[in-house]
Amino acid sequence: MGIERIREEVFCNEVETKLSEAASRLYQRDIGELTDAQIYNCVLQMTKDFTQASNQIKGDKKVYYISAEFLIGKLLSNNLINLGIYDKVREVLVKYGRDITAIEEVENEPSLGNGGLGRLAACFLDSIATLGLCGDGIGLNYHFGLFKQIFDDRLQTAVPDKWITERSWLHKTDMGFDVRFKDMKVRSVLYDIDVIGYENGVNKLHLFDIDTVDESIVKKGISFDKEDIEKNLTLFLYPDDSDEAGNLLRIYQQYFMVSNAAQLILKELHDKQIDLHKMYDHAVIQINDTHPTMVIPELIRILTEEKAMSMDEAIDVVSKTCAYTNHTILAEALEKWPVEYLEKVVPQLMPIIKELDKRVRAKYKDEKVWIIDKEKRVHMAHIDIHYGFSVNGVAALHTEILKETELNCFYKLYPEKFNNKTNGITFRRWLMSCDPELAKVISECIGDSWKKDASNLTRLMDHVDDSDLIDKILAVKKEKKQQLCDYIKAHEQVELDVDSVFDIQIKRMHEYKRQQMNALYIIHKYLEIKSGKKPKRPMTFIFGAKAAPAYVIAQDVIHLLLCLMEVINNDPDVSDCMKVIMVENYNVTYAEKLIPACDISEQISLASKEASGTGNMKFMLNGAVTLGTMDGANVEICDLVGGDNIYVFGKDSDTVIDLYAKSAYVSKDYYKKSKVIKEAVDFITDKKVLAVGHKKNLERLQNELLNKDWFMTLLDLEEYIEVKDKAFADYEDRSAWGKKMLVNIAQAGFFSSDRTIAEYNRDIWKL
Ligand code: 26V
Repeated sequence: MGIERIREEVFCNEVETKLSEAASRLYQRDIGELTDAQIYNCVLQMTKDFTQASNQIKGDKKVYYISAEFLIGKLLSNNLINLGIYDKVREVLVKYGRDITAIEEVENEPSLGNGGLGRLAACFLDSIATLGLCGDGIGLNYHFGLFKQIFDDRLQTAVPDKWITERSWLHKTDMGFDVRFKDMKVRSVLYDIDVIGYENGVNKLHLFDIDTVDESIVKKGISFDKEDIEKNLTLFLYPDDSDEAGNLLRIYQQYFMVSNAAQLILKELHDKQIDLHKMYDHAVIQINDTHPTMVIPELIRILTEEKAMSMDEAIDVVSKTCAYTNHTILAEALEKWPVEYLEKVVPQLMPIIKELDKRVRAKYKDEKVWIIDKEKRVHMAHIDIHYGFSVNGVAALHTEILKETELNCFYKLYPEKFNNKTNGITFRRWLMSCDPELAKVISECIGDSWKKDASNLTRLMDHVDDSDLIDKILAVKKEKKQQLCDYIKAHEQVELDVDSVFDIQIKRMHEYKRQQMNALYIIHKYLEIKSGKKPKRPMTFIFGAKAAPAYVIAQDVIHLLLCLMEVINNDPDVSDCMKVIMVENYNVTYAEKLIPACDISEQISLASKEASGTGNMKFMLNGAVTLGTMDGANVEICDLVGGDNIYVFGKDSDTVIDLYAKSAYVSKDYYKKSKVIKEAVDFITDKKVLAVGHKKNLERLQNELLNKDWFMTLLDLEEYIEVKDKAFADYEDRSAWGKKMLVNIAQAGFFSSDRTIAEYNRDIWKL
């Protein structure tokens, strides 16, 4: 027996011993006698023990990644992979006749995020630890997270997502801080989750909470008394902000997060006996969008009030410590808090914010760069840009738009602060864990080195004409499609055809992402089939999306999709040719099942509006071909794979920005000009749809498309239809399609978050 094999076996025995120990400690039973849930708890316990024994990453300088969201997904399999014991655990369980995938199902997915920004934060934590960098995440421990989506009467309803169970990855620490608001003081409690790097050390995700939160105040759906802060502070992520109380609650949450962050950071610096005048040599704070912006005035406040620093010094030190990432140019997402609201919640910050504003006004006459505007609103991003040392966008195009358009007046003041960091994804979760079958085929061809250095995936380019490899990749795709069919049948009671083309759009529901354009394509196909024009191969259109509860039109688009699902799947004339499915409660866990099974990846945002997208990268890595606009990171995907391996359509960002500037887009014109567009839009209120849907919602949506269409759906619809048809036609040449898949996989290495984090470290953090 070789030394490696012996070591493997010893390790296997150790895993088995540890598991048996956990089984007898927790349940006084043998592994074989336990339920799946009990085995899950044993594996959880064992993993925590292994993690305890691993090394905490240390460093002279540390990054603190503050974020309102950390969409971390289930942790069991990823932690096992990163500890290098996944296969061992699986083998041990097999010995007892158990299947690790059934055990993985037991875990609840932490509901700590909303979309791309939160998932990015999770990928970044994985990469920071994997690269051995010293860095922790700081956020909040929302008891009910975002919300759980339920479809009822073809409408979305929101209910609390009670994800925290008695045994979980959360570790309650004995650390806590006092956080003072205008009218009260709360005491925080800190929960930690270990962040395990891939074959490397361990960092932490710090989640703050308070003990007085009362889950029982949530009544119908997700409604609760918004004014009872001690009971509601960490109940939900992004509580409804359609009234003043909701806005104030968000400010309470943000300040609670950053005050804890500031105190934690200062405590760690104090423990290391760091002179706070040199704090920037030992700490860097990455501000993830504007939700944590108040950390800047809060730190300045503490340094001046409690650490005897002068205002000049404090501003200087903090400005050298904080860096800001912008994740969107959508106006409604750029936070502006009324002074009046801040006065009501955190009056102690207002003198500081006013001082920061005063200094800006003294230097710059252009009102556009002031912090407090004429309407007495505080522009949070402006604080970050003036009083941080770095401003980055999240894809090349996005950063260009920030520099040239959205933040141009700031770019002129501080060109040296602006930089681009194209987003990335962790390949541990988004390939090794969700598609081990594909990972194996890749490794058989080019070896394992891509797992540590994703750029090595380009070695696959030497094999793009290898028909055996292409056959293997096509076979894996079919296997993953079959797995998805089985899952969807069990969870949604819909039967899908594994040999149909799987066209998938999964992301938050938002008009700029244009799920409604995809719906219009589906209607168009439906009408074609009804008129006798059948496609060569059946098509399956899959959606997954949550809509913000207060976002009316987004709810209407969900309603339309659910109605189309009903009409089309039950129409015997068409249901053999096409199916539509919208999965319920789309989340990270669902994404891990959908993405490996995808043929065509829908990335169809209105050019200039999607800052980057990260789903686009996950699909590409798993061998889907992108159908997309020249937006966000799609532009970089296109550069990497070349025009033959992506389907591009639509007006470019310059054209779109120009249309907005001149208010020159009139959706009715497009409706009147094109028969195809007219038929599709009209069908939204066809009697077939009205028979299964609600007139009010369907008419409202149709009216929006005809009279407003702020995100220009009809502008790109005809070209979308044309290019999408071409993609479906090309799919029939299976080996040519397989080659496209392979090129996409081979070129995906650039989008590893390890690369992104290495760049953050090289240019911003300098750890
Ligand atoms: C803003 C707001 C403002 C008001 C209420 C709720 C709310 C929730 C989230 C946000 C920030 C949205 C920013 C965001 O998620 N951006 C996404 O970031 C991804 C990671 O960089 C990027 O890939 C997506 O393109 C971008 O939309």
